[in-house]
Amino acid sequence: MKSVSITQAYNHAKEVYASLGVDTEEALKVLKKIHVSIHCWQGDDVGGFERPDAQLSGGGIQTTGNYPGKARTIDELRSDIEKTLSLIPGHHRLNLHACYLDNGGTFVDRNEIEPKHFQCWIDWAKANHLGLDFNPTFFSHPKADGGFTLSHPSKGIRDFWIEHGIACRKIGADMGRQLGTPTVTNVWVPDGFKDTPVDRKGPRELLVDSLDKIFAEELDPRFLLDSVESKLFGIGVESYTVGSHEFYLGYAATRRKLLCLDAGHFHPTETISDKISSVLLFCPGLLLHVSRPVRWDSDHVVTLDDELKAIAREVIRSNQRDKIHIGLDYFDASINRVAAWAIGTRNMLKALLIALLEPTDTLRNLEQEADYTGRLVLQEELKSLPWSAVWDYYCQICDIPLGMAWLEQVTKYENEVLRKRE
Ligand code: RNT
Ligand code: ZN
Repeated sequence: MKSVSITQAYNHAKEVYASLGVDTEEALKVLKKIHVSIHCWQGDDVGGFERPDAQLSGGGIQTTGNYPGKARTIDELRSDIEKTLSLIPGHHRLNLHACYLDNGGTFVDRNEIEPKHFQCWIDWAKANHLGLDFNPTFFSHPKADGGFTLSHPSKGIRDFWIEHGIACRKIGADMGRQLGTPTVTNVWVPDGFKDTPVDRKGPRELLVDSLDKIFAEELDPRFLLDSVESKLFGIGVESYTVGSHEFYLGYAATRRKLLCLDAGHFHPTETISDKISSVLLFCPGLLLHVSRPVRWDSDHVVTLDDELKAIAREVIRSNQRDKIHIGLDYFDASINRVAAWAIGTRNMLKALLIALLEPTDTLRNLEQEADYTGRLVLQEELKSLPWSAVWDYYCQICDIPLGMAWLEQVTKYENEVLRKRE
């Protein structure tokens, strides 16, 4: 749908922003260069393809809902991702979990996976102009059933998971090498106790040791970037998480790793937007798991709420975009999964656009002059500027459906493809 009124609205918005010293064309140029890492696991409720009926289990995370059409095979998942990408402006990345391997129908255990099990993903990513990111899978496995992996008291179990971590770094580096863009490979382990522990230090010492073993081999940062993800609690892990925020902040700062901040991994009123500027002072980079916690780490679909806009503002204002990797992490099985992906990714991009349209220098000057009245007035006035006209125009020039039009395409896909899967 090419519409003259979209262009007219854009031209008006362009003038409004220009009067504040903001160049909308420049903002769109920058937006186009931001690649959001879209999480594969929204498409099949974090099941993966290790076994025919693989399901998420353990780890203190949960999907709820049984909306029809969940992807059951790699081909189905790819088809759903391709549909999703057709609804999102720009070029992006796909974030894979190790359990999404292609084992050719024969089970391969986590410590034995190799780059060849992901070659078909790499080929597909290349054909679709996507970068890849990666994650070892430290859950949904009998050796994770006791609630501990890399900090398990048994050396045998720890060693198994260390081997998995090492295997995944090699896979990540291979993806990055073949695709010519570094693969962020993120370690998250669910380890922790349901009830109050006596020894809080012991498991943390074991986790440091296991991580050091996983990261022992230097791999080329042009191909692989390591990151580590902290958490506060999970279902069944309410009292103590080994890999807490302080743990990983210290680990990432001393080992020069990227720190992953997941929006759902803190106390309910604690926000990650305020952590970005601090972490960038001490760590070589950041991975964001943009999510939406509702009362707990519920991983709801990302909406255009205040925290999302605050995260985007901090990313843009930091002037260190090359150090910040934006990934999404949510999974809702109660609505159309393609729509869930598209809603969250489009919102991430909208929030970034709003941030790019901010007259940051003007705001900074007001702040430096201690004109807090002026700062507040401008901050509030900005909220009602016509950013949505710029967004519509961006979708139009990228040939992406705007407004409610994209839902029609999702509905058609649901009727023609997803509903036939049952
Ligand atoms: C879990 C973490 C982790 C997972 C994914 C599937 O609480 O957020 O990032 O969501 O690895
Ligand atoms: Zn996460």
